[in-house]
Amino acid sequence: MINNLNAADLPRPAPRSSNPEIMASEIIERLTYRIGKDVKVAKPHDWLTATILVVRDRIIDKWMESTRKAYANNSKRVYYLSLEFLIGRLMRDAISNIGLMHEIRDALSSLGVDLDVIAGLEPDAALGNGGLGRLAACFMESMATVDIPAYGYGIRYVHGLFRQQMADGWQVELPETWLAHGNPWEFERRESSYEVGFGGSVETIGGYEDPQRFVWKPAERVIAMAYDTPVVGWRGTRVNTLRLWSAQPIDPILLAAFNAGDHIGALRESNKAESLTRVLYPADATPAGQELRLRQEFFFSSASLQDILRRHLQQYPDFTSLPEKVSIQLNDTHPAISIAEMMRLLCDVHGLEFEEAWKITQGTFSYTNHTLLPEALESWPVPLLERLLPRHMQIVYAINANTLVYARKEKKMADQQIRSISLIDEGGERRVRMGNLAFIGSHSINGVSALHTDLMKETVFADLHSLYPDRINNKTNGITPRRWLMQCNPGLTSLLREAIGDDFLDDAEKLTALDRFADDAGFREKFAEVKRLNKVRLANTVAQRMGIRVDPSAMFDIQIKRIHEYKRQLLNLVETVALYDQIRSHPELDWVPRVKFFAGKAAPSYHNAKLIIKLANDIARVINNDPAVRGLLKVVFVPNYNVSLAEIMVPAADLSEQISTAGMEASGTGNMKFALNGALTIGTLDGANVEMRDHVGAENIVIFGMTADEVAKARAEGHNPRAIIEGSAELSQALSSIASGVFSPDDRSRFAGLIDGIYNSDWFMVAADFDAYANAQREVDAIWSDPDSWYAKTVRNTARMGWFSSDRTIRQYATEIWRA
Ligand code: GFP
Repeated sequence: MINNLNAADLPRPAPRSSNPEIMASEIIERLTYRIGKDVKVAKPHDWLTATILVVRDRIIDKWMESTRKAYANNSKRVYYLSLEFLIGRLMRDAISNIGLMHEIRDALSSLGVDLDVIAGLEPDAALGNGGLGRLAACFMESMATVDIPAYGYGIRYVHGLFRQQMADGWQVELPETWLAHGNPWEFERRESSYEVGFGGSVETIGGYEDPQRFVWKPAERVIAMAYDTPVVGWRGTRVNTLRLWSAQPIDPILLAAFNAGDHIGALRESNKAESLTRVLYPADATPAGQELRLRQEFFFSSASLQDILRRHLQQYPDFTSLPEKVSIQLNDTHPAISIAEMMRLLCDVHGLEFEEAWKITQGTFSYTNHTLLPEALESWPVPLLERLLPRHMQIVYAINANTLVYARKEKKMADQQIRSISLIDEGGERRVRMGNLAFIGSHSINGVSALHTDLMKETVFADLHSLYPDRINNKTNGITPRRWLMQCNPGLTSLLREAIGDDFLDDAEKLTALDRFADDAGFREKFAEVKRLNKVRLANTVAQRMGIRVDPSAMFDIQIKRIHEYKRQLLNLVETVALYDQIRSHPELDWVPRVKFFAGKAAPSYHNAKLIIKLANDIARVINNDPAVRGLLKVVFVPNYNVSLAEIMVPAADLSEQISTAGMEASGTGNMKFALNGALTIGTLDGANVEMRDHVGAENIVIFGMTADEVAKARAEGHNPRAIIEGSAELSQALSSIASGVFSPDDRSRFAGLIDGIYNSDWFMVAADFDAYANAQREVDAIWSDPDSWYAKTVRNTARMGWFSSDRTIRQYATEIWRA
């Protein structure tokens, strides 16, 4: 049996060649034998698939080597559990990381195929909503780069985040179909299948004399089947696995029902199972569909844990070594039910005692919090959890009892603190707090920027923090410089290599060598030229997709991210209107030509966010068609924001808008992408902006507005937005023109409610921060008017942003949390 051979003696395929001629013939081979097409009739998509298959082969060798190495060295494995992985396209990333960009390009061009054209056909894998999912994707690439044996676990949604279309300026959501042409990157693993149950009841066995045991008898069961995608690190150092679960029915068809003529009913169970992993559930959603979301969370948590425990037992005799050999990172609370599921698996299935299982669970899990917004902190109604996961509800009660006894007896906590640390929210409808479950069941809880981590300690987790003062720590987010510099900005990458050599390719912090070039006029000119070409590329994209012409010599001012009131696209729009008014009333002044770009999706049920998109489009229509503006101001809302669009927009930005209400953006990662690519940031002291200011220097970033403390104080003491608005002529004029329908003549009251919100409560401090923001924008204009100063600052941004590489973040997780 081959299985009995030592790993070193196993027969291996011959190493793959990197010779373009050989690769060209391999591409033809794949086209013919795998896709079944003749060169003559092959469509561009066929060329794409054939090319991916050739690239994939080169990754597989490394993949197997990495897996073997992890077994042979008994390495600790890291498991990153995330309901979202916003990976985008994979081909360019993979080719560049294995260092075959020129070779593949040549191989294809010898066949008359343009790499860039077929790369543009690859669908975006949009299995995420925004920053949280994109962070997971950057982390996967960095874990492979810094050589950590890691698996990402998530859901293989058939439909990722919806496609956004504009109908008369309104967002319309259409299904996204990334799997329409198949997915050559993934491997279906039928043998890696697990049963996941829902509902039913719990049987108690034993008691009195025998130790009590619990057996969950689920009423429904589905199969979780694995699909594996290899993730290759920079220079092919290591290849890790992204394992995504797909739900399958136990009985594909109820044959008896079918034969009896019930053709639809015979498929009901099957449809129900498959619907579990059909759609990515958008965040910020309504209570409708809550249950489906909880089912998705449990489904992927349970399958992942069963897989992790199975793999561990394959290598080790029991679970005592689990915390030493396994780290499970919970990406937000979405997989938090894993804590209870781990306890169930260890106690009910593997027969461990509760105390021992609890020690193992806590030693193995760690949790990352990504938001302090109360509405985003998940909690589930107790009756729902009791019905869907009866055994887990019992376990939650047991964990809660132990924790509360400890808090009251040992730590002498008072009633109010006990109420806040409890796993059950007793105010109103009883709910299970998933953040508290994740906290109590983990040995490490981290925030994603220094400010956010401090606020975690002071606000949502204040009492849990005083109970367990060693658990909360900070890991400031990062971005992978491969995708967010080298691939999205090849022009800048070659300029940097020319100036400072190649060291920065392997260690982004080596970019500091660029610092001295900020004062070199010749270099600044080249830097500006790279920016100009990237702006031309964006201008062409916008012309093609939207038929709008923009002038690449104008300042490109860009705000791209999910549309949310706290991210304050509205503040930007109000300032746009104020600027428009100014340009019209003072045509004699020397206005800096600007194009304000927006892009982003609104959660389908988020009314105000959708209204903000409509407002952006209404404002754009009026301003762009007003001859009095003389092209000095343009507004463009680019539809269907996704990773690939970001890859075009980020390198083209002069100005990056990071203007969230202070204390509300946990970190931000878009802010890092822009600055790395040579944009100036206008931003509040929020999230990672604070640390960016420390790194790039206060003189190289434009900071404005209230601090997190000031926002908290204003909210607590009440502030008077009406008085603020009346005190600012620009602001009141802008608000009243929006509210009175200047931009919406077809429905004059369309935005009245939105603007009323600013007058009446101004929760997001749009009025409170307006003047500071408008002044900061004029400061930006002044810098722009002196190109030497502008490019000196932007060069310094690129030079000093290396610390924000996700390689640094992952190294910190590895040494301080995972000890891997
Ligand atoms: C969330 C937070 C961001 C943070 C990311 C990643 O994402 O501040 O940078 O998670 O930690 F809000 P989004 O809101 O951007 O989706």
